[in-house]
Amino acid sequence: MDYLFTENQKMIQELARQIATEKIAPVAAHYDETEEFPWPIMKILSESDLFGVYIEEKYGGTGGGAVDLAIVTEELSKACGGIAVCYAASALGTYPIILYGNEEQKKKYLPDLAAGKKIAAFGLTEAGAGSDAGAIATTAKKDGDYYILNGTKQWITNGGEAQIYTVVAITDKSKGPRGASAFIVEKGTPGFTFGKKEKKLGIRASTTNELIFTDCKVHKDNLLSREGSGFIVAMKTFDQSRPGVAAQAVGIAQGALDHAVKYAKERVQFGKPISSFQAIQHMLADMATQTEAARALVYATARLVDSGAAKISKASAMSKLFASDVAMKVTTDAIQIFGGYGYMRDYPVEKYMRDAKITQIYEGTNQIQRNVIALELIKESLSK
Ligand code: COS
Repeated sequence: MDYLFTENQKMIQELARQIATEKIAPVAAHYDETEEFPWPIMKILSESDLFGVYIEEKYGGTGGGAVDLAIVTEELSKACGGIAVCYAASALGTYPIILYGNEEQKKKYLPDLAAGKKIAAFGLTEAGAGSDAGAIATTAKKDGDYYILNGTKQWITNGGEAQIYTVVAITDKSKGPRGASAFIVEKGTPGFTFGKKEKKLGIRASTTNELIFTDCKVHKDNLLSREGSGFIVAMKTFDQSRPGVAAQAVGIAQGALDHAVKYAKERVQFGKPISSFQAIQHMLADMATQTEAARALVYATARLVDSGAAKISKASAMSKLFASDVAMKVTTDAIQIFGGYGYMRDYPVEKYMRDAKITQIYEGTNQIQRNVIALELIKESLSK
């Protein structure tokens, strides 16, 4: 399929593909095994100017948008979903600054993020606030020119490794979701420490960590937008970032499919390569069709985001829902094609399945995506 990428987008795609094939694929199993943060790969992505593909040129980026970010994320995910999310989660942490930062905040933070000199993370989730994002308990109490943050964020991708964090905390409990506010918090701020590094099923190259705030003083200049807008900052951020998770899912699915096709041609049973059996051919055909349909939805959604359309929540949720379910199905079928070998860690496909699972969960479970889609459908029908 031709997604009518611009010349620049094709160049970005080629560059990301080359890095994925030459630099990431050979070390994907190593990072999965050791769970080390892939700083050497982050350095390569930074030197290749890929961190700034969705950031405006005046802040040091290359001026693209959600399509460019999806292209890079998809290509990296074909080789390793875990390494790809280290890259993509930096965008998740950066979006609140792009969407809601004032000029000073943008000038201060975006150039280093665009250059990949620093990476970002997004701190919303807490032990008691996963799907119910409005239930966060971390507080930010105004004290003169500062806000004093107290509380613990859980399961933060890039936690501990990132230098810049966008964090949502409650400034006025009585107002419910309207009482949350978003802040930029730098690593090294007194009172800001990291807790437990999680051991995970998949995306093991990425770090998932607790953020602990203990009387952490954050200057009021680091408040994003205004007090009370934190929930909206989070929701609008997800509207932008969910096609990125979907792109990760498409890359994971494609990576598993490519391995499955190669293996099916090599594996001989009953005197023939198993690719000559219709049972295998039909599985491969379904995997390829589902992956392409997911890709079409991802790039259509990313284009909608880049068009500046006001209403993107539904498309964004649909792309994540569909692509992540496809990734889970395609990676599971890839293991089936590999048979017993697919279940072994010596072969690459079981990792794709482990990496795929999280795409149905993070940045909103697929049950939450269905809620978002249904609510938008009902709202649309009311306005007709
Ligand atoms: N854009 C703009 N505004 C939005 C919005 C969006 N995408 N989504 C919600 N809002 C607004 C609502 O319009 C509402 O505004 P009012 O107070 O003016 O009515 C407000 O935000 C609260 O919305 P709502 O009542 O729908 O909030 P709920 O607490 O019911 O939660 C869901 C809504 C479940 C959709 C939200 O909590 C959510 O997205 N949860 C998943 C969180 C998530 O993705 N976590 C994973 C983190 S991994 S980084």
